[in-house]
Amino acid sequence: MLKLYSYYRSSAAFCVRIALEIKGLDWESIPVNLRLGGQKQQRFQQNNPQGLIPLL
Ligand SMILES: N[C@@H](CCC(=O)N[C@@H](CS)C(=O)NCC(=O)O)C(=O)O
Repeated sequence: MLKLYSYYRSSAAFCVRIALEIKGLDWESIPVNLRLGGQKQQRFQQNNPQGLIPLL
């Protein structure tokens, strides 16, 4: 299953959620709290060194 790292207020992540639904793909959401700096944690940055969401 696809994993989408996202934040509910992210417009970029919202676009990806729409595309996944249009394509009818199975996916799960993994929340990254941008306000608490979740995108800067090593656990997230080892998957995306840019430290940006969305990450699929
Ligand atoms: N077009 C960009 C948009 C990504 C982006 O700007 N994400 C923002 C949230 S919408 C972000 O992760 N910001 C975290 C930060 O700046 O620390 C991409 O997907 O590469």
